[in-house]
Amino acid sequence: MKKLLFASMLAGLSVASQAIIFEFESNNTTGTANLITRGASPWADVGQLSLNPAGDNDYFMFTLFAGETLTAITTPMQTQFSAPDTMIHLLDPGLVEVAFNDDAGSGFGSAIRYTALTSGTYYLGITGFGDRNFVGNHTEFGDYVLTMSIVPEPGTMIALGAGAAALVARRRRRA
Ligand SMILES: [Ca+2]
Ligand SMILES: [Ca+2]
Repeated sequence: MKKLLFASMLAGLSVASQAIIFEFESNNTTGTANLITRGASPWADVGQLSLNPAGDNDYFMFTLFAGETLTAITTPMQTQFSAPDTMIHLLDPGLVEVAFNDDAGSGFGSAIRYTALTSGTYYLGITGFGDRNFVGNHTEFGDYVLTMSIVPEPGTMIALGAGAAALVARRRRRA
């Protein structure tokens, strides 16, 4: 019985750990970026990806609405939190770089946060240290985890909360 419970817990864990952020090579340019299908904000997702072979770089595309804030973080997994040494940037719908980071904190992971000024398709690029043009001119190699979150404007959150509270109150009055 205990064994069965443990097995079903493991099965549940494996389902829960299935990430939605996948990559399909080649995704090395904005033109071949992998599409990330996001949900309504607040939204978050994670995936284990890789710079493979050495010199690989990865692009992902997704929609941001004006006022939403994107946070994206890489965690190097090849050598614990140090390799691959990543860099990350964000391009707006006009392919203008609006955020860039090499190292976040004391590790070799990278992190950006950006509030969208306009709605449209944005491009997130990940590459290895030294490749400032994000074209694969580096020698970094290995797995990394990409974590992304999108949150609405704080005012919108409050409005949503107030709307939900009003809905609950209305339902209570009807009951
Ligand atoms: Ca890759
Ligand atoms: Ca790639």
